[in-house]
Amino acid sequence: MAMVCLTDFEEYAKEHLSKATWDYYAAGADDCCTRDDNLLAFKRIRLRPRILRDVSVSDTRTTVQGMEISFPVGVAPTAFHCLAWHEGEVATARAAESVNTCYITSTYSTCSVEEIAAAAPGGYRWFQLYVYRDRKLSELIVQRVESLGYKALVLTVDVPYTGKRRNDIRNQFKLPPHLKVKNFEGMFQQETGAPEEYGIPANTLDPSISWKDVSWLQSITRLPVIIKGILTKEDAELAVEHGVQGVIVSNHGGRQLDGGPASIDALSEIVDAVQGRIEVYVDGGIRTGSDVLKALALGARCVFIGRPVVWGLAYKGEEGVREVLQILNDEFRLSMTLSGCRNVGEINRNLIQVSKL
Ligand code: HOC
Repeated sequence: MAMVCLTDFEEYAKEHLSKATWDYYAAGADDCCTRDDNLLAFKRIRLRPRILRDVSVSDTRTTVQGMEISFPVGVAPTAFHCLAWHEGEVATARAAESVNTCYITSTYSTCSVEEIAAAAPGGYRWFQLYVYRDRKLSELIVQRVESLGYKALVLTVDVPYTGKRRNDIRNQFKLPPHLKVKNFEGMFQQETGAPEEYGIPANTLDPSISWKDVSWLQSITRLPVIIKGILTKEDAELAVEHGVQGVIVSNHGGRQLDGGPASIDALSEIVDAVQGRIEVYVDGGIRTGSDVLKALALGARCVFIGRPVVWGLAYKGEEGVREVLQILNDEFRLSMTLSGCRNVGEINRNLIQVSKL
């Protein structure tokens, strides 16, 4: 079957993954309004293409945190890749390395950070971090990823508690016994019979985290800290004040607070608030090259994709993820040139119809 666009991978994954696994990745919180709006919001935005600009030569390269990537699409952190493909995150890491883009590995990976680093030694990786009640656990994983050459910490701040995902509750979804959250094997202290979420002890994440924990994290690492889960200008301003190096505008794929804004709708106010002092990235609802173009036109340095990567894995492992990324890059190049831009430096807000902002 020839895969033409990202939704082809979605259909394949829906057909081939177990229902519980499909439901887990597809899940949004509550009524899924925010999850669905992540996609719809992109479709409401209209472009203002320019013409007769000689787009015979084009270049999709950009930099994030000073590192060159071949196009402005990276891999967002999603959990448990071995559910979708037996090699799990190792396959994802190899695919991201082969197309020279950034992969944010999930804390809840089913391969360890060591296995992922060894599988794609030349890959550009950031690590997604949660703050645990037991700070020692967070500290240990920070030390491990630093020594393995991960290049940034992506502190995810929108999960003080896990959002209510109805099908996961109905399915009593949890990792099957042969799969483990490899980064923490044997490290979570739990009493027999203690409550679990997805097979992970339920009370490990610290809901009391606040801005002072951002400072704490900066005090124990020399890596850049990027905050994921920012949706307002007020919090973007605080992020800058706290000296972080970037923010990811994200609502966690609509899996946490339902009723919050689509990520792309929150982007402009955050870009305006930070005024170029730090890089701003966005994830949520990106399915086509023109979505990437719109996000860049609204000020994102780069976008990250989550669910489409899992669909690629379900389709053909490493090769499937590579295909997903390549299709998106091809579409992005086409949209960029059809709108009169030869490179990412020429993309700006003039491309967006103001009445649609
Ligand atoms: C025990 C807490 O990113 C998701 C994951 C977060 C899982 C938290 C699990 O499913 O959205």
